[in-house]
Amino acid sequence: MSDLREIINPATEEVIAEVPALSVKETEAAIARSAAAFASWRKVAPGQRAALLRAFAANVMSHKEELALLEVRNSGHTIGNARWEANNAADVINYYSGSVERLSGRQIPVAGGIDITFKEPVGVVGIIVPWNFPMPIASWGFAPALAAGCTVVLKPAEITPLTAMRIAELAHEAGIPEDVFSVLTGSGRIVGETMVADPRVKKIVFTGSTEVGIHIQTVAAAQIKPVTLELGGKSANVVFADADLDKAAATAPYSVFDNAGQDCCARSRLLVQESIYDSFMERFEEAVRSVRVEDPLLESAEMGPLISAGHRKTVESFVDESMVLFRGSCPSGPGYWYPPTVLEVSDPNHRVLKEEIFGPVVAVQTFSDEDEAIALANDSDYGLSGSIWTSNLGRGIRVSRGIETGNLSVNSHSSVRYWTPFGGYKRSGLGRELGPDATDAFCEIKNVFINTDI
Ligand code: TAP
Repeated sequence: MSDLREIINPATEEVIAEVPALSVKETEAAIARSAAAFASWRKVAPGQRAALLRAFAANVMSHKEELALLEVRNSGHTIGNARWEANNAADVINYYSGSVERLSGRQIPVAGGIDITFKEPVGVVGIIVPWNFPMPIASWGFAPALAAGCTVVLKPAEITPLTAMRIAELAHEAGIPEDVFSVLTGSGRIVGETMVADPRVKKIVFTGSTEVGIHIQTVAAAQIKPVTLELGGKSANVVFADADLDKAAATAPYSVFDNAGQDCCARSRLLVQESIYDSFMERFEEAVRSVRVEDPLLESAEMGPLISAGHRKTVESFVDESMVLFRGSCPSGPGYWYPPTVLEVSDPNHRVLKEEIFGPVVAVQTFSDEDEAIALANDSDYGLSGSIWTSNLGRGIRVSRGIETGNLSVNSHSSVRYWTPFGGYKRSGLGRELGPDATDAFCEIKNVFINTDI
């Protein structure tokens, strides 16, 4: 019998469930079942595998409201965001159901025969996800992996497992066998470590902190096990004087305070051109003060609590009150609330500008021209996301090309579109998820030469 772990609602601090914390032995047994299931799953005809994934997507979509409410209670996400997250997971599964029948190799002209490449599924894939966006991030890994013919063991964060567990049930109801897609609940130290170290797991997709990502890559390297790493960020929101300031200021809060700033793509550095600093900041302050931080079940809620008391302490540790320019408001408790907070930082090497805070805190800096904007945006170990606000399309493209980051938006604060590749430069990661080629990360390429001169 597994140990149980209590699951807490971060908006109320109430215990809402108890979930098994698997042991090493239980994890290894699940991996063994997944490896056995691979033998038959890889042989399922493409049309049938595609149909199973379509049925799975439809089942997630028809349970969207239930999943969204579960996420609000487990993660404190606003109900509006949680609906988007459930929807995104369903869309992603549906999108990759379309890849199954398009997954093909090549025929390459060679001397003396013909040469064919096959894309073959790697086997059991271990997917390890964090607590900040449990549904979307899991689906970005498991949907293309299942489509490629791999089986999946998914480890949600220990504190936010509820939607992953429900999504697995929905997969099984849709006809995907239990050992083809299983959720292993428990800690990273036990379940995650076991998955990475087990040679029957042929590929790891990890989303989480850069520190744990480095550790996972090191352990996997001993087995030449491929890894996809989606890690931290410290992205910039760059506002030029020629931007539509009303739009840039109105959306700037959502580019960093969305999901209470617990977003790897959060634009936690706001770079404003000197000549418009006062006029922009006046608009920005009004927008920040109007962010509705409240019970995440309310339809009007725009920001919920932080995930835990421990995480709130970490966020607080970054904020020196003398740096605070202005703040929004938040409930006093119960719940792990923290207000949207805007800082002005004079020391360019202050940790607030260097480290990922993962909370609703943004630091403002100014720049004089395009070159300085690019240099400041690049003054980071990370390179995941970012925005550029300008009415000059040429500048938008020039600055996009100059910033070392995997995903940029011009005149938008969006980061993830499942039709396009997503991932980081520098310490933000390795490899790409999403987009039309994501299934390739779950395939080996086999090349076969056939001698026609025999
Ligand atoms: P981590 O502490 O790194 O945890 C991420 C996952 O790894 C959790 O499931 C965790 O399990 C597990 N884990 C921890 N130690 C492990 C180990 N030694 N071996 C295997 N697995 C292990 O990150 P977090 O605090 O949950 O999430 C926040 C971080 O994720 C931030 O840095 C954020 O930027 C990053 N993130 C990146 C992205 C993308 S797409 N780039 C998206 C979202 C978040 P337990 O928590 O159960 O122990």
